[in-house]
Amino acid sequence: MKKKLLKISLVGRTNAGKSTLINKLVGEQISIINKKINTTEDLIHGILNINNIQLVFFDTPGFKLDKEYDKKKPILKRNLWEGINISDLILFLIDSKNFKLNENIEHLKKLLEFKKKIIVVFNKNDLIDKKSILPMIKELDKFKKISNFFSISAKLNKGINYLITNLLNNSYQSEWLYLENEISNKNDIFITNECTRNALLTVLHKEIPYNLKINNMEFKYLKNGDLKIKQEIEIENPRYKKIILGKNGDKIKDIRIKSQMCISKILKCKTHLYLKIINAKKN
Ligand SMILES: Nc1nc2c(ncn2[C@@H]2O[C@H](COP(=O)(O)OP(=O)(O)OP(=O)(O)O)[C@@H](O)[C@H]2O)c(=O)[nH]1
Ligand SMILES: [Mg+2]
Repeated sequence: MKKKLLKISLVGRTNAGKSTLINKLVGEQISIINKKINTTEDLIHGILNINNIQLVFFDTPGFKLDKEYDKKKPILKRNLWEGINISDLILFLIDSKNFKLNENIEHLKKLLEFKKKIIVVFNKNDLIDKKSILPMIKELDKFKKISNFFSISAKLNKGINYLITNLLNNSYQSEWLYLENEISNKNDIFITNECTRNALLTVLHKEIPYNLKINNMEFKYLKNGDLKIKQEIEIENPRYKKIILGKNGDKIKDIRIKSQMCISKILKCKTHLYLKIINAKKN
């Protein structure tokens, strides 16, 4: 059978559930999820192969970036546009519970400029009365440019199979981008660093976690199969150290335990995580 391919960008407001969906599609946690905004920073590829067809999903940083954040991290916007540019089809994900017509129209207009097929996916349908989706579809269908609408719950894994079937039908004859056994463009070190970033997002408040960098210093499987990881948390402002440590070191302990649990779950092995806070390296 000839090989087929489809490259799909997952686009939508921050918190719409893009990373939750890519993890469900791929069947593994390759992208971190958090209820804080702008969780995803990098462009993460997730791969799903079904028979002769390869679907490659790009998880993008959310639309509607916080202005301050936008200034500090222009890379997010770049990753978002790159994800759309290299895709064949755009999946525009909407949080059905927080449907904002004007904002969605504004985003859709921007997306239409790329002249790619667009599918609209209403996510989080577990939080709403399903009937309320119809009027939302009617509004967006006025564009006459949306090729399909779906209603899903990424979190509860509902409605995703219909979406996959539709995507498979859109695939075209081509060599695959990834090998049969690959599920992401990111390696284990990336995802373990992301676990710590996610723990920092959860435990710390406001802008601090967005200004930190995680460096992997050691990643080693021990003889007994356990994993030993050493990471540095790089701070750009020395006063962050006290905040991250917390009273009697309870914050950093919480961060370490949360990250360690996340790593153990994803890599399916007992993990020993060591964290060190360092000042940003001057170039
Ligand atoms: N109830 C419900 N919650 C969901 C669903 N999908 C995602 N969530 C929650 O929504 C929050 C945001 O999910 P993410 O997957 O991190 O959202 P995102 O679009 O990747 O966000 P950014 O990376 O910030 O752009 C998390 O708390 C998820 O658990 C869903 O179908 N139902
Ligand atoms: Mg995300």
